[in-house]
Amino acid sequence: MTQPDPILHARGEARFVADLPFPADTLHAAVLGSPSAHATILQIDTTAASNECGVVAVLTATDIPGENQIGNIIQDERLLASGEVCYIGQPIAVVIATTLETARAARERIVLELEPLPTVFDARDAFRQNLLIQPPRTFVMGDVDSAWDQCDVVIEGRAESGAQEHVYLETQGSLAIPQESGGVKLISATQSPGGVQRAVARVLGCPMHSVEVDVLRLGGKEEQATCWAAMAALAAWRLQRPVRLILPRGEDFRMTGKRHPYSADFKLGLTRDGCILAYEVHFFQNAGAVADLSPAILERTLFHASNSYVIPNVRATAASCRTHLPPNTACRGFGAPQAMYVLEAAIDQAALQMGIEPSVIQERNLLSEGDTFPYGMRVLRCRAKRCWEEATQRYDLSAQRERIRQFNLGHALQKKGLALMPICFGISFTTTFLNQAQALVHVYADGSVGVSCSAVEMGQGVRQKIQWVAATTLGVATERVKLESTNTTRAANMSPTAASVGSDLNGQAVRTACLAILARLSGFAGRLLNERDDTFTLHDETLLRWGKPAGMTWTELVRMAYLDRVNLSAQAHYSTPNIAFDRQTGKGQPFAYHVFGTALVEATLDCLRGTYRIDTVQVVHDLGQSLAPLIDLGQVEGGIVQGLGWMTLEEIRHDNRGRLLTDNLTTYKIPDIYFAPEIHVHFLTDAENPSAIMSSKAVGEPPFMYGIGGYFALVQAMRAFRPDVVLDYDTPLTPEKVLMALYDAVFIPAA
Ligand code: LUZ
Repeated sequence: MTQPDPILHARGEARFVADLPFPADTLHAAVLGSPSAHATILQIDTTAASNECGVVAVLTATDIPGENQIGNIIQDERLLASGEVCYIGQPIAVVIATTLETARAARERIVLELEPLPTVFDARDAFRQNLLIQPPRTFVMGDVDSAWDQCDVVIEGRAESGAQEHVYLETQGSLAIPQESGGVKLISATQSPGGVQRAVARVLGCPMHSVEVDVLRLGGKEEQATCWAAMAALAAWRLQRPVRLILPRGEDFRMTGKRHPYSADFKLGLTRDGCILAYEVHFFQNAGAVADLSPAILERTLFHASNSYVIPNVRATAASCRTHLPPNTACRGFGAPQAMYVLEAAIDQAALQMGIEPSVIQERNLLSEGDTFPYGMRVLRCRAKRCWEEATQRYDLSAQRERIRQFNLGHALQKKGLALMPICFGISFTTTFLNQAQALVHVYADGSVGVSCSAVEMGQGVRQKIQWVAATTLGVATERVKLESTNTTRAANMSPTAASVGSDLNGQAVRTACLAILARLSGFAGRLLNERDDTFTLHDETLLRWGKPAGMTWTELVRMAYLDRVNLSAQAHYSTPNIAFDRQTGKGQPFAYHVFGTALVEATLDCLRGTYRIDTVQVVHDLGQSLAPLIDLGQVEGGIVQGLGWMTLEEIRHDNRGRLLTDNLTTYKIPDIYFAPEIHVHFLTDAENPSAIMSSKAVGEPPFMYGIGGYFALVQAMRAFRPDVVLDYDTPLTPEKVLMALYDAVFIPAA
């Protein structure tokens, strides 16, 4: 019986690439990364390393038989550096040896001659020097320029959000095994088996059919598994021996990109009663050295610039700035959290100036049915207000406010704050063509079912959801259904499992394939029992005729159908209908639907030390009709904690040469179980969603943004202690920053 992934994880039985047995003649790889953030490569001397006992090869860019190019959206990413290096950790050479220790030791003997070039690490500096990944993009609605005059209040400011390390369970890694026909099979920890297959074929100069990629499960990072898989494949291809490449955690921290840090300038105009009339924002995205997915992430930043609010005049501009850091990349939320944080900062500043609660402005401007987003799409089945109202009532906002007021009156050195955080997240890849998935379903002669699809399991429970979809559609017990690994020979041209749509897309494809098999089984039953096909259904492993048992179980039906030579396998493809977006005009219908919700976040601050606790997060979340309520609850809770970590503890620091200082979990503080607040989640009831599989809604990313409320709850607590505290909207709001802000000058708190 297939065990659900969460059970395997809890027992420590889930296998990752590094846990897999490998063939006896397997070689081990260590990657030499650039020690310099920007330099011309004058020479790479591998002689001494190659002569080390046990070293089989040292591969550099000149050993690549195909193209030295793995760029995804823009073709600007070499697999191995040649000519110049653009960030510390950029792969330059791969040492292949009989043991990992030998490969790592020999790596130190490679001699590099580098000539330093100027560096830039800050997005705004890069922007000033015109170092851009692509020309800036702008989304416009209405006319901001003429709207300012109609505003009673106009505020301007700046907001910064920091990078975030993914800290996936599994580090990057791959096992490459040469195949007898000249191809290569890769076990890869990738979210994008199709992306790995495409890039490896390109690097090796072979057709895609010669590269098989298999993924059982993985840690995470949308497209950044590709280069490690390609290096292992290159070595296996050249040496005709299996090659294993697993990054140690420290190297993984140093060599791979993070969530993008953003800097932004905002301007917000409102009427005196808090109605937002105009919003102008400039985002500076720190892309790192190459494009990776930055242009797509930048686009999602623009899509979510106005979050859950209706704003008639918007001008949002975003620049993806090229710096000498590892390529920053997809991370839960994909550019949307950075956008939503900026608007909340603007609302906070406006509320402060107007002497009102930010929640007054938030509530006043929530989206309603039929409102239009700046990208031209109208909101359908809008649940922004419903979630807000249910949250404030269910969790009794006014009582909580009064309790906090009393607490603050009674405590001189401890203060509490409370913030509300509404979210609205668009569901679909914003790159329309990616919204497709495939399934291959086999019903075996004994009645067991094997399902392959293009979804990759990364702890989000997609296998369990799809297992349930297949079992429910076929009318059999879930234990009968096994989810196979994700493999490029069973699903071609896979999109990454990303954008929260893994279950949406793959669930639909699997359901379609199951329905095709069911139709054949009904046809067979009809022939057998002299009835029309549509007389039959399957439920609880039983064949039903007009809803009544027809005297045949699922296993009997399948066995007889097999003997009658009925095709018991089906392949299906699903593509999201009715979505389109025109990048020239910046208008369209990019999303199948939106997910809404509201969180109340409460925090307590120790005003003497700057330390704090996020006490509670209380949420009303719109999930449609959940495919798996427990998994979805886990996703919401996990997203909240991750979002709080991004806003509070997690601080990525580099030195002035671009070296990552926070390259392990003692210097990079992530939320743990002691940090995790008490979380209450209520899923909206009567919240059907005809736009997704079995009326469900995607769950992966939207809850992350509730974490933004943690920052503003702390802001409220800081103001309760020191009303004139100066905030620079610079996250993460670490305890050190809180302390510095509270005591920037000689300040003696009232006793
Ligand atoms: N990946 C992508 C994503 O390629 N396009 C998206 O819109 C997206 N959104 C969220 C996460 N990954």
